[in-house]
Amino acid sequence: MMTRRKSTVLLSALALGWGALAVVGCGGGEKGAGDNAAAAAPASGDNAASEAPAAAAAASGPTGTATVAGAVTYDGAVPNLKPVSMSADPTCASKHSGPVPSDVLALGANKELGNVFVYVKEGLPDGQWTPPSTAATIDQNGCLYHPHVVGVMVGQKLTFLNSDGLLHNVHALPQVNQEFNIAMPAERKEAEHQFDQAEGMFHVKCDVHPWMTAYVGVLKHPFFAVSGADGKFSIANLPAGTYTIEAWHEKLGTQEQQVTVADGGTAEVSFTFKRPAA
Ligand SMILES: [Cu+2]
Repeated sequence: MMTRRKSTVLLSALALGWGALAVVGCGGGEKGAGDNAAAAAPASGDNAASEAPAAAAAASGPTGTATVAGAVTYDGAVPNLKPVSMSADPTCASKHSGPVPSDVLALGANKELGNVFVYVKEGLPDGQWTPPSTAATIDQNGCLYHPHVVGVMVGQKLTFLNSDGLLHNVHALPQVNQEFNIAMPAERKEAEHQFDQAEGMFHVKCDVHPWMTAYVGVLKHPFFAVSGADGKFSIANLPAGTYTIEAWHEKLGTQEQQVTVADGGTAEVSFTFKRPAA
């Protein structure tokens, strides 16, 4: 822990220099460095951006005032997913008053698709972003993970809560980072973990309750979001630029789109996931 703290401080110090470096050193790359816009902060929308305690605002790599936002929808017949059966653990079952819907496909009334991880895959200027001091959180509640899909930055704390007050374990199966398995007995309310390296979405499961599944992605930058129950997502505080945005769904695969966004602007990107052929 001590060494990690030290390295975080060191990174912060290095990162302070990156703003200037990004403008000077990366002049040949993306046009319109976001750092200028961040310093000038002229328009109305900037107040919110500069005060928001969001991940991007806490980061010290290149940021800006551009936003990529949109919605994710599902196209196709809605599969008849079986409710989660918790009969193997009556304590879990007793935490629900009725059938527990599957969390594999989070669909709204108009096929809005939640739990899609959306992030900037390519196009960011070089930089070193400091993770936010606030932890990302996954709660074990009702013998399900809340939220089901989570993004964290390299070095950011990911806290696992045990609101259930019963035995779980958190078994993460990354490929690049170290696998880990944390026992969460009834009296253990909290555990935390940090990841050393960026890595795409990987599985987190509970060996006690095989239906419990979450997905975690680790990024070196703060430009990611998870679509909400309304299918919407927003990635703010981006430097102006042209980006490849990827959207990932656990069953429906990935999609990419290119988008160009200017300082102070919002570029709309929408994704439609079709049900794969059976
Ligand atoms: Cu469990």
